[in-house]
Amino acid sequence: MGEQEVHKRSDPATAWWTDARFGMFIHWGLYAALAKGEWVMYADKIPVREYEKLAGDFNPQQFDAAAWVQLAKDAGMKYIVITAKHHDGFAMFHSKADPFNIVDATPFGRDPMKELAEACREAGIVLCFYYSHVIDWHHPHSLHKEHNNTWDYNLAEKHFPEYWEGKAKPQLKELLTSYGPVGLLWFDTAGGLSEADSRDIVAFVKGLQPDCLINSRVSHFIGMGDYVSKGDNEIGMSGEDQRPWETPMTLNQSWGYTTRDQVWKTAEAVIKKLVNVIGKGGNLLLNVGPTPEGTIPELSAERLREVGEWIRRNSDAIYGTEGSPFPAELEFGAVTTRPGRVYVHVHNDKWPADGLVMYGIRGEVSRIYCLADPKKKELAFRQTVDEALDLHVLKVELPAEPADEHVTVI
Ligand code: FHN
Repeated sequence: MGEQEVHKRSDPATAWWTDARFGMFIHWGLYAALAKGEWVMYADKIPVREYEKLAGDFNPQQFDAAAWVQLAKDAGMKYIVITAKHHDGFAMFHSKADPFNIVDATPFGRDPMKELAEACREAGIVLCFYYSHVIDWHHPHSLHKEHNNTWDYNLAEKHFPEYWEGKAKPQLKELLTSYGPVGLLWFDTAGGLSEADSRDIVAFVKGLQPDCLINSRVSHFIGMGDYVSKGDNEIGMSGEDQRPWETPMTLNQSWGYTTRDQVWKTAEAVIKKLVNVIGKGGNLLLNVGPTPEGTIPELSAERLREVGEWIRRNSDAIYGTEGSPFPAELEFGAVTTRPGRVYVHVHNDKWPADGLVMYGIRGEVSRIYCLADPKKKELAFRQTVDEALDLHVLKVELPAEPADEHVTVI
């Protein structure tokens, strides 16, 4: 296997993804039926034969792929990453490799991935799949050991070649040959997998769809994949990665559907996270956990629509932008840029007393003094103010020629 190519931010291969900036993560599977999150089988030590019985009643008749895709659009999200198979081993697509799937094992009998692929094509949203390629609690080896209530849930050490040939490889082939172009494959929890096996998986995916991006969690070896998946809810530091990176984030504390009390992020908190991630050069992948009936929880939908409203008013400060040229953490908020423009996102009053000086941003800008407390000064530049959320974006139109003197941004 050749060396894994390292993509810089400007690499055309990842351009659609870095320009997109914002995606929808969807954790939907048989586990939704128990409303306790996607780890319920492990947490409650449910024996495989017990868990399988859930399929007999799984019938999400309210599933509406077009409505889910429309919500992603309304939220300003440009790609969708959905759990085609999570750790429980249940395939949310029609799979000849394992009858433990939504078409063959449930009264629903439809293939939601097929319906989503169609809806995404119609709407111009990029469809991507999450695939748990090393943890599979339905695999015969992962049987719940009744006697000591422990799980040897990781197949990597002892059983990967047989699991790869018998299930993971044929299922990835089904996902990469039956649903049209796949924007990216989001692998997860690769602990224990050898570097050689990781490289074989990358080669297999690229052999079927060369343009399909792969995240770094395909392996626990550094440098694998086309971009870096940060830890859950982890925001990278400016300049930390040469490669494009993404923060997977929950709206509450769970990925899969849950009715347990959860603290939900407000739309304002999501917008600040989104802008902070972009300002540091990353993408945000924000999660929803649909119900067993096939709907996206109303509170999630409400938050996403509110975020989408703000993004629509400030889209040029979000899509296709680069992060802040400042290595330092910006206490007042964030800065996003595009050639010839700087967007200063002001989230609080921690404005530097002596103003903010921006030096030589990639040659287009000389210096910018941002005077203290922009909220009170008459703005010399067009500003988008969202009174409701009290979030300010100062759009600075810079002179076409590099400014020799200071450009003062109020
Ligand atoms: O174990 C999974 C978890 O269920 C969820 O899918 C997250 C999403 O990033 N990934 C793993 C934990 O990091």
